[in-house]
Amino acid sequence: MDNRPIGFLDSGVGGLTVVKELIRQLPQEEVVYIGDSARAPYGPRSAEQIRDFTWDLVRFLLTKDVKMIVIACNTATAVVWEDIKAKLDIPVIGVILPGASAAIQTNQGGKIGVIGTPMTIQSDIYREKIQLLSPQTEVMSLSCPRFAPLVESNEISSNLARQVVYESLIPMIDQGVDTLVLGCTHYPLLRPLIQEAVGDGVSLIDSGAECIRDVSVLLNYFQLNRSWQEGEPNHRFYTTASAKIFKEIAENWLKIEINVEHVDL
Ligand code: I24
Ligand code: DGL
Repeated sequence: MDNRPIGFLDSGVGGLTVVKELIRQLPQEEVVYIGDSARAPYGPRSAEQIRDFTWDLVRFLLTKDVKMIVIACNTATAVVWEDIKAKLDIPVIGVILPGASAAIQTNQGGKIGVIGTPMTIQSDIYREKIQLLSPQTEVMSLSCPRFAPLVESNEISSNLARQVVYESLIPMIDQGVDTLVLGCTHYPLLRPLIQEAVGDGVSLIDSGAECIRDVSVLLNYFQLNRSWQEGEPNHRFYTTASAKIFKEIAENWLKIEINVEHVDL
C-alpha cells in the first residue's frame, strides 16, 4: 500500500477529463492537480516552451510527495513524456501510448484516425506509437485547432459547435477509418457531436480514460494502491490563473466540492 497522492499536470483545465476518469475508475485514490491556465493553451506553442513549462509543473508536483505522475495533456505528453519518464524514479504515465494501444485493439479495418491540437498532430507521435505496435496499420491525422476554443467558450452542444465539428471532420469522413482517437483532453466534451459527424460505425477512443486503465494496472503491479482505511481522499487542485474560475469549472465538471489554490511557478 502507498497512501500518497497521484500527481496530475495539464496546460489548464482540460486534464480534468482525465481526473474525472480516475475518480470513476479508482475512487479510493487521491489527486494533486496542477493546471497552467496562465500560460495555456500549449497547443500552438513551440516544443521548447512546452518542455520548459511542463518541467515547471513536474517540479511543483514533486514538492507534493506524489507516488506517480500522470501527464494529463496530449500536447505535453507528445513533447516531453519520454524525457520526464527517463529522469524521475516514480512512474510517469502519459496519455498517448495508452490511447494508441487501445486504438489498435479496437481497430478492425487497418486504418486509424487521430485528431488533436496542431502540436500533437505536427509531432506525429500517435502515428509513431501506433506503427511501433502495429507496423501495418495506416494512420490518418488531422489537427482540429477550432475544437479546444469551442469548448472553452462553453459551446459543446450548440448549432455552431455542431457545424464547426462537422466541417472540421470532413477530411476524416468516408476514408475507411473505423477507429478515431480523441487526442486532446478537451475532445471528450465534444464526443456526441464528433460521433454524430463520423457516424456510428466509428469507435471513439478517449486517451484519458485509457491512461487511467494503465494507472490501475501499475498501482496493482507495484502494490501502490491507497488504503480505504485512510478515509475519503482529500483532492487538492492548483492553478497558475484564477482559483475562483478554476473551482467553478472543476466543480461543474467533476460534480464534487474541491479545494483550489492559486500558485505562481
Ligand atoms: N471549459 C474549459 N475551459 C474553459 C470551459 C471554460 N469556460 C467554460 N467552459 N475556460 O475547458 C478556459 C480558460 N480559463 C480556464 C480557467 O482559468 C482561466 C481561463 C474544458 C473543461 C473540461 C473539464 C465550459 C465548461 C465548464 C464546466 C465543465 C465543462 C465545460 F465551465 F465545458
Ligand atoms: N490539454 C491540451 C491537450 O490535451 C489541450 C489544450 C492546450 O492546447 O493546452 O492537448
